[in-house]
Amino acid sequence: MYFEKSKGFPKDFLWGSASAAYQVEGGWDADGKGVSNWDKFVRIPGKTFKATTGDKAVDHYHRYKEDVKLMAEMGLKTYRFSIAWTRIYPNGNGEVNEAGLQFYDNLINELLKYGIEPMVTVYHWDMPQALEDQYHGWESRQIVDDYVNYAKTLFERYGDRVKYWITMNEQNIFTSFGWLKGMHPPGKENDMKTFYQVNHHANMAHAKTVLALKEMYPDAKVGASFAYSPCYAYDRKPENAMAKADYDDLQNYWWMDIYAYGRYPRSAWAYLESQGVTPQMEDGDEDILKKAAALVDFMGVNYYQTCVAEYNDINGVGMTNTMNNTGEKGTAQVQGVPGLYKNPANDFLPTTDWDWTIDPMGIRMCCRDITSRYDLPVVISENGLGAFDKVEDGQVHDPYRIAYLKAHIEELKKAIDDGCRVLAYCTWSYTDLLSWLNGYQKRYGFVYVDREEDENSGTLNRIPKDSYYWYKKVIETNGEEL
Ligand code: BGP
Repeated sequence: MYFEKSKGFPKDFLWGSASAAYQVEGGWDADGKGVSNWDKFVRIPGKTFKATTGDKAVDHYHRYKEDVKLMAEMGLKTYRFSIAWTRIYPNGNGEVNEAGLQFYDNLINELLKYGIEPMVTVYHWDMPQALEDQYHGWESRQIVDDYVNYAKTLFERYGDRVKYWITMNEQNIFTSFGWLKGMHPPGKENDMKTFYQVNHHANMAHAKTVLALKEMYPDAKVGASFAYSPCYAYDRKPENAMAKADYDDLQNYWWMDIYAYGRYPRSAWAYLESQGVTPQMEDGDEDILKKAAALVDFMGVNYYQTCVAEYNDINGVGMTNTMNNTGEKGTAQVQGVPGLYKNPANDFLPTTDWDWTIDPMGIRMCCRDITSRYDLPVVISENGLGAFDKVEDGQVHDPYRIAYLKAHIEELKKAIDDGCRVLAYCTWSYTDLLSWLNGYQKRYGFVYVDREEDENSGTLNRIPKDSYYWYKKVIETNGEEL
């Protein structure tokens, strides 16, 4: 579509930036915090780049005041962050840890002091290890009650000040990496049956959390954040168009339909039946999923890249570790599901050093698809560029990041002109932080943090990059000056 004059961003648009507890906080055993599955997983040799951990991360736990002050100087409207379940319930359930609750009280109050809207993610992958030990975490239905209990504790404590809640971050990623690719805890591979069961538990946890929140705070705004990669058919060959349809049903709508409609897509369900991997549901589950879906206020979208779907022979490539986690361009391999689709590179588009496709128009596609399929507002909860940054004379020049963000914001503006309701845009990330599998060398922040892979390296000092000053201007002009 073409519009001669852009409507521009709405007046109350939330220009934001994001982080996650494990990736920024550090203080991994401070003030009564329990051990998370990630605290344990990173200690298994070979699991993370150069054995990096979030033990210290970028020490946000002790430096949050300095970080928030920089946010305020930048004019940030919203800050999306997650809460570490293990700070609140060190054992996942049972006794609550007041010191943990206090930390997030302080952080929220500090944000509000400067007029920054807190956007809170209940769960960004760091599950209490105690629940893994008690009942294998997400594999057991028991987790649903513990999750809702934890979430309710947050709503009780912070609900008077926090309006925007994200129930869960990228369920599609933590479950596929945890049970299909062996790259996240609990490190299982190709376990389709458990993968779908785990997802059903996570869906129930999400749905019951939405219901609990709306009962306590009917005016709160809630949604889940989904890692959405819109997909192009490889070419006009019908079998590749069908591969795209399969990909969409199994990789995108499988989750988004639950959040927005409270049901699984029929053709994906039929495929699961053919493989004998449908999840076990209990009486009443469908009803709960539907009731929660009716109350969801937005679709959270973490957008990084689009992909391509091509028919994949029954003896074709599978899903296990094919990623580039070193930053050596060109080392990622094609992955897929035999008999359905594979995802070759798109040679029309450039890539990052970690082989992630750069496709600004994809962010508009996300908004368009969500608008026409679900008619829901969109919160862009993550979007950004992982790159090698260098300090030169005390400054960090990152024109590549500015170019990346500018191009994506331009496309987002077009999505709004197209009629999509977009409430917020959060870049990933605010400060540099730990990339789960890629160490500290893959940097995303507006604010550089002086540290490398080695736990004892660097001063942890903060240096605003060129992109920090650029985004300040974007916010000041409400996206008019890019
Ligand atoms: C998303 C996660 C974030 C963040 C980001 C960048 O999937 O929600 O936590 O890590 O991706 O990914 P990476 O660190 O792998 O480059």
